[in-house]
Amino acid sequence: METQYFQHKGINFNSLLYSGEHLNYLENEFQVRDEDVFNVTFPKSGTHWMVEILSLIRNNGDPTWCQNVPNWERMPWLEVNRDPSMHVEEQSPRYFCSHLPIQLFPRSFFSSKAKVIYTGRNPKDVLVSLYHFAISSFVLKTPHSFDDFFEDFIQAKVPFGSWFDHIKGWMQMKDHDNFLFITFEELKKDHRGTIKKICKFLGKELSEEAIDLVVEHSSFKTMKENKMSNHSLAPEFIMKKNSNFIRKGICGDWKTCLSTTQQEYMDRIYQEKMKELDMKFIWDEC
Ligand code: PPS
Repeated sequence: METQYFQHKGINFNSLLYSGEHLNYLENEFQVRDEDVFNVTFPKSGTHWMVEILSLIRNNGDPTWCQNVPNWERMPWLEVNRDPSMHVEEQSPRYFCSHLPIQLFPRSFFSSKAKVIYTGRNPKDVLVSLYHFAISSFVLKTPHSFDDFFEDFIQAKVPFGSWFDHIKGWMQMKDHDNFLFITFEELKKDHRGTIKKICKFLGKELSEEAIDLVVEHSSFKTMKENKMSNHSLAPEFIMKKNSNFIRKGICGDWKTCLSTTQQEYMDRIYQEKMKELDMKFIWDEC
């Protein structure tokens, strides 16, 4: 099966899962509710880790929902093609995942009190993780080589476009009360503390015991073993057999995957593209 992309407003999308019609509907007609919570990321930045954390927080640490319902049903993808009435009938609070860049996000969000949690990750690790995902799924075109894929990533030819534009776009929201910026690196460094920060943002008060359960059931090991979280139940037109969705879950995998030339090239592009954003990120230090 050959993966095909189409372009929507200059950005590549997989033809199997998305359509211009649905993307237009979301942008212009979809009605965001004040109680909605959106888990927004550029691909491979920790979306499913956040799904697990939010699922557990929502249930005060009780893992039953995570152990019995696949993650894509617990927190549906906003932009994946489906009958729009499904979301209209859903009860509040609704939780959604989204990789959409800010300019394609539902317009109704910007006049609502709905919350966005945006998780960022070192783009070099995103690139490496996305390369492995491209090999093991039908969501991306199969790369000819790592070097080709590296170029596609830099030139924004991968689905959802440019990592740089994505984060720069969403950082326009950084001072809004209904926006929380988290990083994959922060979650790795202080899993528990970051979970508490998310609870505070959501206005959820959890006991220390409940927080312990959230930490335990959103750990890499537990998620890797949980069929409802590790994508082993994903349809075969999406994931190839025996693929490794919860792969390494580390920071700095890029150090062994990118050549010195690629590292230097990426650093140059990063400096150039991010200079207009007056922000320092956790990955700038490592
Ligand atoms: S997707 O397909 O874009 O939605 O992928 P996404 O969920 O954003 O990112 C997948 C990467 O997140 C890692 N992951 C974790 N790391 C640490 N701890 C936990 N609990 C965890 N859950 C998921 C996953 O392994 C992917 O990263 P890589 O670097 O490929 O291992």
